[in-house]
Amino acid sequence: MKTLIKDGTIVRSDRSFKGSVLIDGEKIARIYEGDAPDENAFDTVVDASGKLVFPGFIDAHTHFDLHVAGTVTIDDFYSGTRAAIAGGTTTIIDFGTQYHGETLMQGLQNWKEMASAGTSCDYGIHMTITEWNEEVCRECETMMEEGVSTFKLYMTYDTRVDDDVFYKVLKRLKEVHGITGVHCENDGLIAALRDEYASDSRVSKVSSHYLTRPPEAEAEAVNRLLYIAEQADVPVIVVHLTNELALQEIRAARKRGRKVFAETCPQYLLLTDDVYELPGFEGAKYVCAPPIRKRSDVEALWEALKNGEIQTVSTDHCSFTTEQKRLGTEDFRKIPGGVPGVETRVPLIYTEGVSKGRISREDMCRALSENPARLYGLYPQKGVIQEGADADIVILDPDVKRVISAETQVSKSDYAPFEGYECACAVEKVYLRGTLSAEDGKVVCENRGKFLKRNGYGETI
Ligand code: DUC
Ligand code: ZN
Repeated sequence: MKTLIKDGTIVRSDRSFKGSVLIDGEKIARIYEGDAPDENAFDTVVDASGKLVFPGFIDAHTHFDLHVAGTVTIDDFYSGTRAAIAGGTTTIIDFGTQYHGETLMQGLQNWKEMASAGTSCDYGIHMTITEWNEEVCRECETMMEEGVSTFKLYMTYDTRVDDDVFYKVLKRLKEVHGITGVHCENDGLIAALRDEYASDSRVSKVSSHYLTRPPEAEAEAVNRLLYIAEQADVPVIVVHLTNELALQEIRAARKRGRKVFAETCPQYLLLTDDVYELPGFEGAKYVCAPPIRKRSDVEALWEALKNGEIQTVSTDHCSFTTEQKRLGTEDFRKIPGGVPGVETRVPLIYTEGVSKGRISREDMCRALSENPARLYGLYPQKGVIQEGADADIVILDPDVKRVISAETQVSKSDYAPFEGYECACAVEKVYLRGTLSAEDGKVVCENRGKFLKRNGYGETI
């Protein structure tokens, strides 16, 4: 089956050009720069004139089927990957978790079992280490053999590990060529602030959420992580970076010669902490950790994305319903943390970034596709339009405006954090390994996703 995507603007991280892409089966067979070849040679011809043709987007930070604050995210692998593909994301990497008392292998088996409910985009799994012992140390190598080449560590929550474990894990990952992403927030400071706010009427205010998780708590944790990584002499990934203070810690470490990667998310690039002051319980819809910050932080993050200090934009998709959020009406500490995002990342970043001139379309391609593919061991199978790569392709129409609405979204959440927002583009067609899988925000082919075994750190970046 040969499909020609004809006369579009093909976007890569180094340049964009007018051309056509030939898909043969699941792969990109050929790229024609300039004039398209004779149409009769193909089974299907798709006219992409006036459209942008991107490599499939990769979201390296999702939480499907995750247990949080006594409840479970409303999007599981089935609905979460449907939402992903509808929004132009052809690969997600979800955070498998070693719950307490489990081995890493049990954590991985649990996640694969959940994914067996059906996946509509390709997926990888990171492994979150919550307990460290000799067996887990050995299992790091097993994970690498299983294609789980990236890990996650928390500095807060009950999934956190102590600084000594950080050092030991980082040294071990260096031996096996793994790399870890880290949730950076100072747990002790946050715990003390939460006790303070919970002791009076502030306990039932949504705003207590962000006031008890200040930028300083994040910046201190980033600083500590980066000094521990320096001792272990390994690169690390700071996930969901939210503010300038923490960014300065990354800059300082890079000045010392350290290799540090940084990720941010649309909620930190588009929203400000005013959302937590919305009337009633509305602000709970935006409760996530780290929290959404100030306008000056938003601008600092865009600048850092533009100049390459931030490498990737993922979503931290962790969705709940408004009813689940209501678990915290009496006590802000019980609001399940997380926001949906996997479905809307592409049009939001295009609109706020590319159409408003903050970043170029090539920058967008780099941060949402090529860099995640490189960093997470998928390049050049994913992340680039080139011959031999998987035919994961997104056709984006920059002349159509589309309004985000919970009513029309694929995610199972009953609200959309960006409800009513007018996007300056539409994700028109999404191909997963050569098959048209979503069209105009609707899934047209489901459950074709497969598990991706990923390479170790250093092999693709
Ligand atoms: N932050 C959230 O808000 N939810 C899930 C995990 C995380 O780091
Ligand atoms: Zn997360």
